[in-house]
Amino acid sequence: MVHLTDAEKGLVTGLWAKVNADAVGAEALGRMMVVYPWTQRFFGHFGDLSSASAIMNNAQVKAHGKKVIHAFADGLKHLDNLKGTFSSLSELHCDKLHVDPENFRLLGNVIVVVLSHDLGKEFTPAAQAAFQKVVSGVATALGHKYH
Ligand code: HEG
Repeated sequence: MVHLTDAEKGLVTGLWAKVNADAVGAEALGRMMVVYPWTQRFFGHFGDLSSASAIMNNAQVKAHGKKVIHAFADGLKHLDNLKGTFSSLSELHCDKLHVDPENFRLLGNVIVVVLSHDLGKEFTPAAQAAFQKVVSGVATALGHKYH
């Protein structure tokens, strides 16, 4: 359970509106696979993942990054009910995809890195702290239905 103050919620929504969400999703998913190469095992059917540039230019990685970030962005609209919002995705990742929930934390941290890179000075320490709460809450919610 994460709690964001109204000021933190304002920071998160205000900054999110300034980024290109699709690009953030593609960049974050690709970077996760580069920096934490063991996460590539879930995406063996995505084609060429043989180098950092192959991963970052892989069309299926980009497309999947968009899909993931759209679900993430939906969570931003439901910050007070992340568990409910991600309940069925949690079941899917557990029962069908068998994704170790620790990976949600890795991706969340990479999303923060990409936002920091894109937003530069606007990504103040307060904004970073607020986003860190969000990605942590999303990771907890996605892990909630694991058994
Ligand atoms: Mg997951 C599918 C969301 C992290 C591995 N992921 C999906 C789908 C969504 C989603 C919306 C499509 C579901 C469907 O087809 O109905 N994923 C999602 C979010 C986050 C996340 C919101 C975290 C912010 N996923 C994640 C991580 C991994 C992973 C960290 C593995 C390291 N996801 C994964 C795989 C699939 C999905 C393997 C199926 C991909 C495919 O074959 O199309």
